[in-house]
Amino acid sequence: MTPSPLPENLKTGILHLGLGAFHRAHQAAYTQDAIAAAGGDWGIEAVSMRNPHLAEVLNAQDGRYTLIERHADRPKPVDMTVIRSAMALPGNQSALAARMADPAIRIVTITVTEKGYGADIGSASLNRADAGVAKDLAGSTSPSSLPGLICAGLAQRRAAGNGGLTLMSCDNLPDNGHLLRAVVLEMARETDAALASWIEDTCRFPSSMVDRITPAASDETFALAEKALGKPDPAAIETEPFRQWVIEDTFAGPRPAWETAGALIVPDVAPFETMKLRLLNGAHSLLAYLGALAELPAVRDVMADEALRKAVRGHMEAVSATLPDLPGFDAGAYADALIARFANRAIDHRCLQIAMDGSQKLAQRIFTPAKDLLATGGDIRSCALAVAAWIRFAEGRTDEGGELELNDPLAADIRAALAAAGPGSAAKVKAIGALKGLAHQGVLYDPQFAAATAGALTLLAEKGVRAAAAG
Ligand code: CS2
Repeated sequence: MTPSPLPENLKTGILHLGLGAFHRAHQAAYTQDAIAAAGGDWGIEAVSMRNPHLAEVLNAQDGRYTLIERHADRPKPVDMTVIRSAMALPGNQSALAARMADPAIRIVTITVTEKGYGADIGSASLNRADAGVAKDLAGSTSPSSLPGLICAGLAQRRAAGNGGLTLMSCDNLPDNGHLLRAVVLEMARETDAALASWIEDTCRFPSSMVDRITPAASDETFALAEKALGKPDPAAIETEPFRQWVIEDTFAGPRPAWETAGALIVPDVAPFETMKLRLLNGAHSLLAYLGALAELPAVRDVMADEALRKAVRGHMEAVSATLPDLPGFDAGAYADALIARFANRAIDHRCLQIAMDGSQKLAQRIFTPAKDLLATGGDIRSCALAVAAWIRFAEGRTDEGGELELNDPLAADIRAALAAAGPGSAAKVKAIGALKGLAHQGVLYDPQFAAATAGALTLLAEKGVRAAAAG
């Protein structure tokens, strides 16, 4: 086990919202390494947004947990002590606001997944159909949406006369800082106009591109942790060795020296975000739906299937044509490195984990590059295949007839739309295109794209995943 180099009396300077596996494998690891290299009171207080159990488990071990890096040849456990305490949000909204008002807290980082922002992703504005957002806009004293929670905390901070905060989204969303700022300001303008001006003047919302493949912890994770630690660690997690973090250089105050841990601090994150969302996450969604339909449990299994691996590599090649210029960036080498990461036999990354919440993911991963490809006469076939595989996945049956669960905030609407559409592929594509809350940016109305998607859907239904992947 690599021991933690952090001092025992480290103080807290970061409040993190969303205590999932990804935070514990990514920002926590960068922050621990940055403190080790450059010092600073940047301990993390982490908030579990839904699950009180995880906060209890972490607090019982003073925030300590084992992070296991799954190198292809051997696991490397790391002792993590950067999280100093945890709290669970349910019932603790006012405690959270008080923590955000504490002058010792300088940065709030956020991983709440795509659907956690209370946002309409396509228009970067509040999703007023979201019950929590509607309640908070009506002036709820116990906020439940992310923008409502942040406004309540910032209002208390402002009233206490403390300075502005840096609030940083670390979710896989395009222009995630802009999106967060937009929904927070929209909420503030409607509930407290003076707060909105204060936020504009004093707070900063850097965008960031985050990357580290982190499967859900499994029995194997816990067994490896117990072996390294000599006792059980119910908060242990595992991750791949690779990590990347690109952060927009705009902060309201001080920050950890994350660059000493390998993060890139840059004026513009957008080209990095586009590259990662389209090549890594887009390919992930494509392979997750194909894999689920073929009853392949994990990403590594899809990579071991030649026809599917070729389709995934081909998709990366097709969408590479839509990437902005990034000096020194070699799309082919990046794609090859992604294939190698996906194929890592030590990582059991479940297709169903990635397949979740497709309605919130496909906009930035598939529809936006598809729109760019349509505009330039590029190759749209792999994007159409990804959409078709998602629709077939939503229909709930694998190629062998096994049941597939649809885990998506729009699940009921998707099912109703497909049921009303009847058996024809073109009608199904049209029905999905008409779904409220799916930011397909007109791509499903494009006759060429709609026809390609319907064709792929028919092929999937009649000939199965491998035939469809071969085109
Ligand atoms: C994945 C991501 O679950 C998903 O949708 O595509 O979590 C992916 O593993 C990470 O973004 C990798 O950095």
